[in-house]
Amino acid sequence: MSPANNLRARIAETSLLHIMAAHSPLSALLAEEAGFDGLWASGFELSALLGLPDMSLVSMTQHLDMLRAIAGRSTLPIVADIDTGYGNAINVIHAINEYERAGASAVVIEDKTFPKVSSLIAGGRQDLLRVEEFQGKIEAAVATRRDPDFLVIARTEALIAGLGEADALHRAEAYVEAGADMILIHSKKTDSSEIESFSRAWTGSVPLVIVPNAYPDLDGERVRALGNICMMIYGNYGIRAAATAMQQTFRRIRADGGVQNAHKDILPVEEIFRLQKMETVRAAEARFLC
Ligand code: SPV
Ligand code: MG
Repeated sequence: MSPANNLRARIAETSLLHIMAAHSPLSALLAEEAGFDGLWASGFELSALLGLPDMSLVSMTQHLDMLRAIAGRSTLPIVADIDTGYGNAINVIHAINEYERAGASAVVIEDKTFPKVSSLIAGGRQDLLRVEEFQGKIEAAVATRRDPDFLVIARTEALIAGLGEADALHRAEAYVEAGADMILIHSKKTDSSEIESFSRAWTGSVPLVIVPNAYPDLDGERVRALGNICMMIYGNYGIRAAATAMQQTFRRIRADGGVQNAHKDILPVEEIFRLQKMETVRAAEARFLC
């Protein structure tokens, strides 16, 4: 089964996929063990991991290297966040070739100008491409994929840019016309009214994808009731959870002047050995080291 078949098969099995952001193979393993249906190779998470803001500073090579490392350690399908596609339609052609070869099952391309700025930042510069130009990028992605199951998901930032629902619907329809398999509709409103309203107004022929980072109250049950959303992406929870744990633990060790308390609240090293699959190394040692 190809990576793209893997994602398509999961979509066929269940009406709503829960996709967790992964910024490393370890976070991908933990997401898989927790029962998620797939992974989000998040630009925000990898940028934060590298200590950088999410504004087209992380290179395609850096993102691909991490995606390959994740794909090598997890059986879950990977939805790659390729931001604006690293440039124009020609850059998108190159990106699709590379991401498909690296083991992604899908890409999400957003209609902002390059370089982009994080959607969630207050007062961010959110300039969108002309509709025709972004249609060209979607057409280029669709024409380039080798596996017809490889999903090209078009993300509109119209609501993020404050252009309103009519513009968001118009763009989404135009992107479906260009060949998009799904539409990711993003919002930074802290309640889910914009997303629910868009979902109710959407009459397009493809399903929707959402990233409920800014509006966490919209849970799976309510999303399922909307009827046309097939993926929920948890876009920055992994890196925030990791940063929370490290911040608390590091501060405690400094405050206590040692690790005498901190060690009780973090995973024992045996659990890390398990995640590293040390038992397979032990077996190989017994078999091959003479
Ligand atoms: C990401 O996780 O990189 C996303 C989602 O694109 S968000 O940061 O909410 O825009
Ligand atoms: Mg992103």
